[in-house]
Amino acid sequence: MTLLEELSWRGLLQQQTHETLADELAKGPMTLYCGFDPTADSLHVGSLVPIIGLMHFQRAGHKPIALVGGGTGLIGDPSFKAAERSLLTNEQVEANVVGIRGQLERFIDFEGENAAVLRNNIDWLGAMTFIEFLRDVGKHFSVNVMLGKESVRQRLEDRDHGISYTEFTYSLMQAYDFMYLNEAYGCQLQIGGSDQWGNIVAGMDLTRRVRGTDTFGLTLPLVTKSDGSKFGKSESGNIWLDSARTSPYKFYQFWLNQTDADAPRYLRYFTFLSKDEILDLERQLAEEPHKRAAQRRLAEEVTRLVHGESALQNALAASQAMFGGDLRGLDEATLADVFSEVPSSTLDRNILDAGKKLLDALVEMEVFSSKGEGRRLIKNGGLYLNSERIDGEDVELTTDSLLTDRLAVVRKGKKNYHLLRFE
Ligand code: 383
Repeated sequence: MTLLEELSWRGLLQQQTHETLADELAKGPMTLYCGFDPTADSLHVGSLVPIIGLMHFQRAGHKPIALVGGGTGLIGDPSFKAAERSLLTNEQVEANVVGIRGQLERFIDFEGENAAVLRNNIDWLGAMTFIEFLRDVGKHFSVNVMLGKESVRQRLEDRDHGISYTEFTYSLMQAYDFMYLNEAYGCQLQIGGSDQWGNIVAGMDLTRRVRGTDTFGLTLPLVTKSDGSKFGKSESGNIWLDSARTSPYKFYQFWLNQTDADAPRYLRYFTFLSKDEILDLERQLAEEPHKRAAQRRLAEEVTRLVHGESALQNALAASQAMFGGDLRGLDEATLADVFSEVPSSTLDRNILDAGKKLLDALVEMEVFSSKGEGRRLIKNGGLYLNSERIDGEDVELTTDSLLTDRLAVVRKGKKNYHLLRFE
């Protein structure tokens, strides 16, 4: 299978500027690039599709350039954005560049014959004067053509959410990048999400006019969900690639919770599993949907790709714990994370030596509505502390009741958890 055939069966090929791209790729290694603006200090799952796109090209022997938009990030891409954005400060953009650069470095390989390159466009955009920009770049663009671009149409029609001269100029900066990389690295192809089509074509036009060279563009799909809601968000917000913003456990759960309707498509987009493996998982999903084999494999593959093997193993152990598995061995941070959405109470640490009965404490914290309810549950063998069954109503709270330094977990019945924090 050729690279484009591979991208195509995976559903990763949205649009190509030339049907001849396949022939060009077959001739030998091509240099390509994709850009990421530092609008936050972390990328999120939406950026994974183009990152995986770069990885597919590199695996096929081509040379990827990952571009961080330290210059363009100071302006803000208006493509398909409903409203003008507020400007970030130089300091914010610089800090965000550091975060994003570190993340991009994890996905592509900077060694070997087709080693990847990482560049920041502030290096050349920041050096250009206003007069140079207007003479050398702006003169090649027709405002009449720019006004016809689909990506800014909404902003031109709606006077209340208009577009500033600043954002309107964004696409010329991205166009200049393509020309710059074409000259500096022989870069012949730019890839991006389908929202980037207009910017990619602008760069091809500029490169042809100024350098007389033909270049190519390819877009990947923007990820959608079959129920129409926005991909990449959970109840608590965006799913980030930074483990300090979205823990590997939450990240794993995000993928595990994808619907049967979406999982097959996401296996194609977000994993490097072969066609046979994916078709097999799809068959399992159709025959035994309750086993969620497709979602499990999806969650496993993407968590490993983004966070590595040991974080994946942690996330798996944490997920099992939540479903009645053993809680011992989980560290405090993981435990707090796994149980972040269950009710919790904070208790004074001193009661751990005071001969306080667990039953009384739980009534006081309203885990039980009455002592009678608690007694009945204990009698029926339905109360657990740290995965161990409580076998009598006289059990006292002691330092042995702690699971970690400060936490203990109470379970009523099969899956009603309550977290105890001792401060
Ligand atoms: C900047 C300078 C370039 C080439 C590209 C850029 C960034 C581009 C942009 N991209 C989005 C972003 O950074 O705004 N103008 O948030 C997103 N990308 C990728 C992909 C996507 C796009 O980072 O479709 C989703 O992730 O292209 O929205 O010379």
